[in-house]
Amino acid sequence: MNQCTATYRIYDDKVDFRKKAESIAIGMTVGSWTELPQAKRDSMQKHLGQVLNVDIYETVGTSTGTRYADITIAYPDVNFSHDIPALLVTVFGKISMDGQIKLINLGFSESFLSAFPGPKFGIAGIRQQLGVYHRPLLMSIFKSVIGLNLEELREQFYHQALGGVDLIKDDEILFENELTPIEKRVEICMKAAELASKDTGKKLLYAANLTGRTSQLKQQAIKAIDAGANALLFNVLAYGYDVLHELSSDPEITVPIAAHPALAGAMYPAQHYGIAPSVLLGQLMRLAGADLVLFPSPYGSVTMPREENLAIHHELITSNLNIPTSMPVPSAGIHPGLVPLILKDFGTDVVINAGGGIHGHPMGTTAGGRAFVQAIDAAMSSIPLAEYAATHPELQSAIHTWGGER
Ligand code: 1AE
Repeated sequence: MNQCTATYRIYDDKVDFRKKAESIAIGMTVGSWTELPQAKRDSMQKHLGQVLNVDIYETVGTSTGTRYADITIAYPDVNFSHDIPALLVTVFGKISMDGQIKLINLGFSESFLSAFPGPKFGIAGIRQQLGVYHRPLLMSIFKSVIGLNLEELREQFYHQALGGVDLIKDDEILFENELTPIEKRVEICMKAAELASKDTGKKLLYAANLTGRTSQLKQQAIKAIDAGANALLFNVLAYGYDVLHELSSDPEITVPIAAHPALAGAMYPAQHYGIAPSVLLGQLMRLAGADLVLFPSPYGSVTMPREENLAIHHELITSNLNIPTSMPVPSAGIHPGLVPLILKDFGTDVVINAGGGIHGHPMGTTAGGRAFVQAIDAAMSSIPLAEYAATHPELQSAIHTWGGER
């Protein structure tokens, strides 16, 4: 039978976890069960959820909240349409509000998965767009752009591009506005990218922030693409995964989409509630078609525990899911001294992403980009950063400002 699965971690000092599992399997599918006449039960059988596993963990004599169980329930596909909203309401709708419960994993049936082409570009496609195959990519984030006019924006873009970055993304808080409407900023930034590439010899993707009412998004995206946009940024959680699914699977949207994690902090950090980061920013982002997925790194300013980061990473690249992989982008508070650690944790299929770590460089934005390029070159050649910095002043200055290799 085709079924999707959900695994929950449920905390409770007293409950009988096996009974609790049964009550979820029944309550989230056919409702009441035992009270139904036999004929009705037979006809409902194909809709009934099934308890697949209950693992109980308890530590005797410790404080409240240490008794929990990981419970896996199978939900028949026949119960829900093949879209993420239906799946989420089925597996974590009402019960997300029922006590200390966290959704920690999803399993997708082949038939459910068949509705999801996944990322149009993914890791391989993005590398192909850039012509870069064997090193991590570098992304720079526009900063302090609210209120800037087109020329000011162009200038900031050009300085970032000259630094040798592979991607530049809009700040996620830059919305549609009169000073820098999406098609105008795409036009001037792509021209600046061309100019900078004469110096750097590099191609560059510019992820313009796709914003506005849901009903207008496709039109906005097409407007940006017609103006030369070669990537888009999207605040997925503010709109919903289904909106990303619509955009990413639309044949007219022919550029990679970078998913920003804004709002994720409202859903994952609580130990006893919400949705685990590996589901929220891993499984569901990839399923919905994000080509690049940003998430708070374990090292920087907005931190997430390292094991949760690695779990997101796993979900973005695992071959267990038969759709293209998504490029991991651990972000926030990243500076050049962290590059070797990022490569150690994530390998080379990663985007090193920085805003403050580029614009805050004492020698300026372009030097900020160069310091990262140098850190990547050093790490890829297994040269200690401090040694490489001795002949690379931009890296030297970055290490002096933010610290060296960890
Ligand atoms: C987790 C998202 C990171 C982000 O969007 C951002 O703007 C980071 O900026 P910095 O690198 O911390 O300055």
